[in-house]
Amino acid sequence: MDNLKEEIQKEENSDFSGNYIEKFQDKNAEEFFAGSLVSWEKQENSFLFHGEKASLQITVVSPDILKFRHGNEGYFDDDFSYAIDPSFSADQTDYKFEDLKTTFVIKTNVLKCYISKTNLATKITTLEGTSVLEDEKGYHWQDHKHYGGTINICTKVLHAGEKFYGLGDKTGRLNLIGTKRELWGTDCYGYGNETDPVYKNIPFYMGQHSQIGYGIFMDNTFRSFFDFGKERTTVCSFWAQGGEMRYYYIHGPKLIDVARKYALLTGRPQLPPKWALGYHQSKWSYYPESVVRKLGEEFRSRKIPCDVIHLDIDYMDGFRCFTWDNKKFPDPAKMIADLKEQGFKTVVIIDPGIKIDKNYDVYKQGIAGQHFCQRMDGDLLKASVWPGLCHFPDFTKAATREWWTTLFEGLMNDGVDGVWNDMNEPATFEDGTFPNDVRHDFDGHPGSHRKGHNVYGSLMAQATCAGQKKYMEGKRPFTISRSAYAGVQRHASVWTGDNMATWEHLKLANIQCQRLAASGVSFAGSDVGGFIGSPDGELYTRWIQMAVFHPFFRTHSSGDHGDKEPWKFDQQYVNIVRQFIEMRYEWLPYIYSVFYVHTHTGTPMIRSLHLEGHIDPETFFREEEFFLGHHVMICPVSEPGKSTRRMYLTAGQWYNYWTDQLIDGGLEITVDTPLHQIPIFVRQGAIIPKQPKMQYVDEFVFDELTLECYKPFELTHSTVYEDSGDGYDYLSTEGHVLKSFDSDFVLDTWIITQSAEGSYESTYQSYALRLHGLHQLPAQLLVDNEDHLAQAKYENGVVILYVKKDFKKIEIK
Ligand code: NBV
Repeated sequence: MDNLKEEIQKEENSDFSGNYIEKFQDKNAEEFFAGSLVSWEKQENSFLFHGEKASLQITVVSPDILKFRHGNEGYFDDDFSYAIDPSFSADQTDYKFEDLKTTFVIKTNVLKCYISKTNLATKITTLEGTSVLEDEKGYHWQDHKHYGGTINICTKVLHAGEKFYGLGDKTGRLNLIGTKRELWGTDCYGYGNETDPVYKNIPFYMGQHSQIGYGIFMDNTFRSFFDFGKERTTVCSFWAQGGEMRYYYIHGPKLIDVARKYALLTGRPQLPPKWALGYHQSKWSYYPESVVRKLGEEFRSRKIPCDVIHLDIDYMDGFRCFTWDNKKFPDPAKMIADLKEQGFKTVVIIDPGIKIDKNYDVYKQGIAGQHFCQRMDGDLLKASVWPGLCHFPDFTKAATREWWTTLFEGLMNDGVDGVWNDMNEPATFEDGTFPNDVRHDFDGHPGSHRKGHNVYGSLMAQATCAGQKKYMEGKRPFTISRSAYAGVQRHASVWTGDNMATWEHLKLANIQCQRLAASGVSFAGSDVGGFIGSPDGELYTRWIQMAVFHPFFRTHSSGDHGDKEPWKFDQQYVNIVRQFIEMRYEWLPYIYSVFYVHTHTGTPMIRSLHLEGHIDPETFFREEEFFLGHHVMICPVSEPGKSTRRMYLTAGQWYNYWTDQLIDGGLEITVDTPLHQIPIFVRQGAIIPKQPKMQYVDEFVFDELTLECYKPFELTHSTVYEDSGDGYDYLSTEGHVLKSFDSDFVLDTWIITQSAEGSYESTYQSYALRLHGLHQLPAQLLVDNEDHLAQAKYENGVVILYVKKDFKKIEIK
């Protein structure tokens, strides 16, 4: 493990502030193993196996999730986690335990786990005996001579043809095979395809071989590494430079189920306010007030829809968080209220650095409340960021998070609607991040920055979200975070940081958003058009076209590289950009429904082809095509000057959204991609809800919801979720409605049935059904057994019919 040795040396050769120094070289660190079984015991749903040098605890969390903890010298850490959703409840079922001659076996109704008595090595198989995950060297460790503690390592057998996915916002190929990745949140301005580590730390990956998918979530916040056959092609390994080796095995067998179960384990978001799914416009920075007002007016006068305006760091007084620069923004509350009148929400940025300034109230409170991070000897950490020298809250301390929530009172009273957390890797100007010796409370499990670093950003976002909620009078908070640890999705959406205005970055943004979605974080987006640099009209247009189908949709740019408002491009681009942003609004009922399904089941909102395609080898290396929900497949155009593109359609039959042509999937196709179109395919049988285009969410109440109904071949299920779009009434039966549509083709008749759960009254009166796949008016059209043929019309290849919103059954012959 030469790479590992290098890492360990690098770490051991650093001084306490993390700086690399040469003098502590130890090239031949000894490796320790558990040894053979000495004794074992059962504790509720756990089994504890004591080896000669280490113990292994295996807990049956659910039939498809096993938790492994390794305790060196028999010692376990406190079983404390920031990642696991406190409300996670597993479905327990019976399992069997057998004590055989050389092994133990834990058998649930989906898997078997073997534990060797010789060396406590483990192997997980299906019930039929296919080996899914087995130890190579297995668990072992090295003493961390410099810092104390141990470096804990797991090595697993890498199976022939195995593919790997996940790991949050990593760049590079979607399939991680042959790469080694590091988790140590880093401010990586202008990162590229090869950059690693990047901003987020999500120690969760999925593997698939032998048509079986599984996941590993290593719940450890120390600097960690994952090697997918880079060092040795037959070994997959993961290790952390401290803390306990604790990981969860999650069984699929479908990859999409692994992703879903991981999201259940680490939590799902609550529904965001619906406006957060609209289009966002940002720049570093829009100021003064007149510029912000003008921006709003431009959107409205040019009839380009937009819901949210973001204010970057220059709205603050000398970059002091929770203040306004009163010269630039003399009356923020009035400005925000006026923007609201025009249908705009305001999101402001908040960084972690608090300026050292005796006249600054937040600083004074932080000092008085002992909220700032301390160095090893008790001095407060000082580091420079935008305001100059700063102290930094210790977000790993409950009292500090609570204090942080109180700071939002002013901004929320001013009418701010959402908060954007930046620089929370944490990033500093001098050393890039905090020195390693900085102390963190870690909620009563104190440690150094080595332990707190990777979770700092998530905890800041958690406190920020709670702060908004406190002062929002029952409205839904909206938080964005740049850094993250596993589980961040419970508190925040994310974006992919400081990318660049290049075609390569358009592709990268797509890969990162797909990867994040598979790693529990569906609500993700990129800086459309690239943060750094100036896209030309074509690149900007193609990026917008893709981002319409990414859950978080925001144009952002570093102001010094020119402006990126949609109208800054030539008119031909402006028109197409407008059409596509309008499309986002037309598609909102579908996108909101997909979001609801995600919050309810954990299933990722966007899905790479391997998640949906599962065992089709063609999907294993595809990385541009993706699904939004189960019914829609998108493929961005990621190269200039392309009026056609090749793409893969997964199995099944698909309607080309633009032409209504029905196409067989399971093959690669060429699709026309004139500048005003990207490939969009709708699954045969799907029903896609759409609303009229609007300038902002809920601009007006509309009379009909359009249901785009695509003729089925077999029973196809679609859902439409509705609620008031904000607040928490949706948690009650009266506050939401989940409409289910079954569309089927039986004995020459297309039958659509509707049922509903929840009693929220839709604001519209009827549906405009648009029936695709019929080539003329049908012979018969019954709505709840009554003939409606006379009311139907056939236009441009689509049969259109208006029906009452509570119909039960439609029959088309
Ligand atoms: O606050 C300024 C920027 C922000 O616009 C960007 O989105 C962040 O990723 N911020 C980084 C700090 C400065 C970056 C050079």
